[in-house]
Amino acid sequence: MQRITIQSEPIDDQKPGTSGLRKKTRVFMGAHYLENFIEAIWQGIGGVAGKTLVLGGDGRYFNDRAAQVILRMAAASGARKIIVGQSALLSTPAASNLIRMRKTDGGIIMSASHNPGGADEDFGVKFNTPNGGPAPEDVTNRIFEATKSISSYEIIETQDVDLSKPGVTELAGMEIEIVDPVADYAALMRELFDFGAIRSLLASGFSIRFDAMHAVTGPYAKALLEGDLGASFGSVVNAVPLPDFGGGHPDPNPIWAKDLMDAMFGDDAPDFGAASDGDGDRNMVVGRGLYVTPSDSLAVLAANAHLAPGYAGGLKGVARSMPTSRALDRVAEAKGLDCYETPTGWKFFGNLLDAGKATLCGEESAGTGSDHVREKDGLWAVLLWLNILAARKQPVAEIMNEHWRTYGRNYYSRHDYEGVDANRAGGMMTVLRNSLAELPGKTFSGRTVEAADEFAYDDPIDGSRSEGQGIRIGFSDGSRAVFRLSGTGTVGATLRVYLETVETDPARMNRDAQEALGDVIAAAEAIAGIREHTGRSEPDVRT
Ligand code: VG1
Ligand code: CO
Repeated sequence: MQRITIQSEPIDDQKPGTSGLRKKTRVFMGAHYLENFIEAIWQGIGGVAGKTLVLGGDGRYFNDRAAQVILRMAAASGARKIIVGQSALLSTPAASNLIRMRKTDGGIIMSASHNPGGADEDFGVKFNTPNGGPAPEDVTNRIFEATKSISSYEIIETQDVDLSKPGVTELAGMEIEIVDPVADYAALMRELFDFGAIRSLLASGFSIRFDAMHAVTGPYAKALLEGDLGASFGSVVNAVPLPDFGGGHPDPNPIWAKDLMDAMFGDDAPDFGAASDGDGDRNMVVGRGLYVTPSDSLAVLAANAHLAPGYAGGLKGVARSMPTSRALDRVAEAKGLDCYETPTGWKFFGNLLDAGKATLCGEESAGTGSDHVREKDGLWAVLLWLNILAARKQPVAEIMNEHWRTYGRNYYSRHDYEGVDANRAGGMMTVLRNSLAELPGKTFSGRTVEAADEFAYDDPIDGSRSEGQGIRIGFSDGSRAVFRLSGTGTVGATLRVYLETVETDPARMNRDAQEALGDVIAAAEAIAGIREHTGRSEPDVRT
């Protein structure tokens, strides 16, 4: 066993995006690519010497190899200890929990989340800070700056560490503790929710289907839903994590979780359906014959969270990302709660959660979570839903209809244009940005623009400012269109167009969302010229 210094040079495309660095797996496997980024993390956090970190990933292709490299680099640079999930697996929320519970100096999560996995698909690496949350922009900026001046890195030359069983071992003087990835997370869930009530609900014949999409949540869902809560065997489907997620996109939405949608809309549909993504931080909720949009789900959870023991004392406040629908704001207003609007990405919720300003947070992209960890948490959202269903003893559809009658309904949809030429997408955003000043007062498809701006966020806790966070067009009737470019893709640009309109007429609560949004969709096209700029006549995905 030998500590060696490897000469390297800067690689110029290692800028972390919305959620860490994501690239094609083969790029990550290329010479020095992973190593340089890990070295940059060490530099960005002021060195890893003497520190304790958590390490785990979603099990995708290259997860096991990358874990060995990171362990050898951490040992070579003098880390004190690494707490690693068995077989290098940890869901993102479980990693966040471990970082917090063990009071570590942070952690490294190996995942490209909802992006597909495999040798020809995507891989990713993300650093989380000691509060358990994704590194905020000042840290990711420091990491990026470090990538620009790497000249060498240290690594131990040795055999692989056996991560197949829990236990303690060591590598060149660094302690390695291999933990069961599920145990601590499951214990936290038992504290937050009324497992007795959920168990009774399931025992009464209430049927569920949880689609783990061959990703990391499988073992967690099996243990909690079928184990603790007694859901019938087979309620959790696609439960074994596979390096290529069975060839699918582990992205829980009606397109990629079509099997679940078919089951929930078919004969003999279960009472409740849910899915999670590659790294277990997203959730999708479906009732029998009814898809619950993530924005609506967030609002329903905010309105009902007090029914779960962990939130019985009420919420300190709520927060949503800017493009997320304002269904949450309606609940907050009715309940007298502060409601914060942050840029896209979970890292922006961290300060609010740490400061006790918000208890519940969410994003339209199927992310919901609370102050129990500092990441969004797919299975947590599913358990909170089940707890609410157990307490209210009503079907999902009835809960949704009551919710809309009480608070109004924000019809919502996101249109994604994927793999667009990056110059064309950027060009569209530039033209749109330059037209913002002239838009107010103009009418498009019957909707009059009231306000048009580019979102910037001033963090109320640390005062940091984040600019260029999406263009928002507000119409006088409360409708809205938001445009932004994705920061998680690995090929070309993905344009996201977020569309929302408010309905308060009780007779119009059960319309098709695309139809209800027809005018807003047309107005968005007229304002931005999506077709002309991108050459696309239809979005690739509507969620
Ligand atoms: C997307 C979502 C964003 C989410 C991010 C990470 O980012 O829109 O809401 O926080 O993915 O989620 P973007 O920049 O592509 O729009 V995950 O489950 O990948 O950690
Ligand atoms: Co994810």
